[in-house]
Amino acid sequence: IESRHRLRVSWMAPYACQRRTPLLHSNQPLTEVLETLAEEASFSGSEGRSLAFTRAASVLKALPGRLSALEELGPLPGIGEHSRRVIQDVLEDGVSVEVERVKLSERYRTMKLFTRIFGVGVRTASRWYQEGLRTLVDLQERNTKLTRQQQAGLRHYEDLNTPVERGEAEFIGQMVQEAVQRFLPGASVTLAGGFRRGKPHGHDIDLLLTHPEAGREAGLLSRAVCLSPDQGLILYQHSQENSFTLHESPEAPGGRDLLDRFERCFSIFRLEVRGGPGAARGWKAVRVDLVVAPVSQFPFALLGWTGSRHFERELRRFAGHERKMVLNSHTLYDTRRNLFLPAASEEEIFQHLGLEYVPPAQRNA
Ligand code: DGT
Ligand code: MG
Repeated sequence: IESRHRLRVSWMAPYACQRRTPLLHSNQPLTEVLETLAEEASFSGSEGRSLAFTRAASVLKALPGRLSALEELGPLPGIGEHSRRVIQDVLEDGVSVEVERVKLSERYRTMKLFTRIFGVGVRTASRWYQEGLRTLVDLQERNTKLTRQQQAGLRHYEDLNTPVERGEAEFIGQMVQEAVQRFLPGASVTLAGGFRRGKPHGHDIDLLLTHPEAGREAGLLSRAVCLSPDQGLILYQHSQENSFTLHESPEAPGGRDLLDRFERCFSIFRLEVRGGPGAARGWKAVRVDLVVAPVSQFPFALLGWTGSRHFERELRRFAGHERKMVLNSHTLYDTRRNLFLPAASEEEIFQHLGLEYVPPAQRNA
């Protein structure tokens, strides 16, 4: 009788972008420990090891049911020996001693604390840790040199580490839409990131702006939002101009992920709230990323900004290794035919890649 409920998974497509990965899945306790190890590896600068754990977690997220024994899995792609050992520990004992040790370690806890500051990456956090800093108070008391972004991150630490609710994201999307419309009728604002994949909350709000007439979108952010006189609404902002041109040769496949070069504004908004954290004050700080894409690049930007991060990484890896194409948030380039492949929708990009279309809700790899 028991065997009826057992999983038997002998095959799975090797790239996460070839799979459907829903937001909710049956192996949360296992993926959580693997992701803790992935995070800890990235804190130590071991990107390869981190990726291996992330891949293993991603495979488990795509399983059709709950795993109850390691034997239920065939030799699936992407689950290495170390991950198997950890999975086995959790299945047998409910915990992994290794992961528990990581979670309690001073280094992991401190790195987690510091990397949660807006504007602080692994390198900075690691340097602070080596200098003996351990708490947010340490940063202030020892007059640690902080960028303007990090100062804002520290000032709003609690708020920015409180999840943003979907309703809040939609509200801010609406607000930006109205502001943008006033300056450029016809412009549109699209909620991307985790919310587009169906997440009920997130760490920030990713908004994509465009206009159906090419060129009209240029400079939109500086005019409409970031330099708006309504400064009370924006607690922090840092803008970047568009620096993308089609004339440069696209990056070689397998190269480092190209940070995109759209006109962009990293900001912190002041959001009025009635309940929850910040209720006493009447407002809370929320991270908002605004990105402006010309309409011809919009499908690529949307695909690139919907995530998940691992799904994106796998799409690019698939494009490079399997198709000799270079995909980024601006374009898709075929290196065998030496041409850019235009697309009017995400569906067309999947078609160019010879991939079955994966809707946003199934990109939670
Ligand atoms: P969260 O943590 O709830 O906000 O979850 P996500 O999935 O919204 O994660 P987020 O906001 O870090 O990133 C959303 C997607 O946007 C992710 O797939 C990667 C992409 N993305 C974020 N920052 C950049 C960037 O600087 N350049 C490019 N090309 N993509 C980015
Ligand atoms: Mg996000």
